[in-house]
Amino acid sequence: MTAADPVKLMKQEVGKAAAALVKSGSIVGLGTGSTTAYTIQYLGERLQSGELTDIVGIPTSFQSEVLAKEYGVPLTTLDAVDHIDIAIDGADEVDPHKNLIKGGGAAHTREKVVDYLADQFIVVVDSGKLVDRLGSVFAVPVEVIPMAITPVINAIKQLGGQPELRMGVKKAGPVITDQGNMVVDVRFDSIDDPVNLEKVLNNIPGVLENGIFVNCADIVLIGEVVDGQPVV
Ligand code: ABF
Repeated sequence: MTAADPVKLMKQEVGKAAAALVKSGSIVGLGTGSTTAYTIQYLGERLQSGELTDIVGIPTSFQSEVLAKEYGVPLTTLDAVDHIDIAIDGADEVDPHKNLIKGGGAAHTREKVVDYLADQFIVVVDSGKLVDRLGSVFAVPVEVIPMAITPVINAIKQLGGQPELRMGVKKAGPVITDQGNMVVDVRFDSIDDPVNLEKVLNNIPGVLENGIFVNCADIVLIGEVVDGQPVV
């Protein structure tokens, strides 16, 4: 019998801790990624037990929609609600100001809509996602409409970025988002002003959305493994 993977256990604990914050009757933004997957699972279990009632979820990707259906979390759309009480989502990097890089799962466009709309946005990460400065480890994902991929790449190079078209698992072709677009991952030597860079990237014609999330996260739940045990 293999010992339980401590990182998996930690993701489960962080996901569970976020799910525990959801109150009955809430409209919940359901994030994307492996940590938020546990949140969706635990929301389903809380509903199943009757401890949680009357919630509806707004998925941020096809993945979160499938998981919600699998675990019995009822879904709705932004056309049917006038607010989102709480959004729970993962991240690829978190800086000391709770600014984020998201989009490792190419879902940042719908995530940004939901996470920014939410009255309370909770981020669930492992301690390895914490950075002093955004861009230290993760490139900035940028969703681009296919017909504009070349001029956008050129414009990003003019900004001093190093763009790379995100290819699929077998590198047979580009990753295609839920919106039918492509993703360019951009490395910057240093991101000193993420608020400004977020605006500059989104102003490039052909860019749909970038993965810099600023001034939106309310709570960051951080999981780590201490002496082989998950701690949140
Ligand atoms: C998603 O969560 C993405 O924006 C981000 O890349 C990912 C991180 O997922 P994980 O929890 O699997 O590390 O929201």
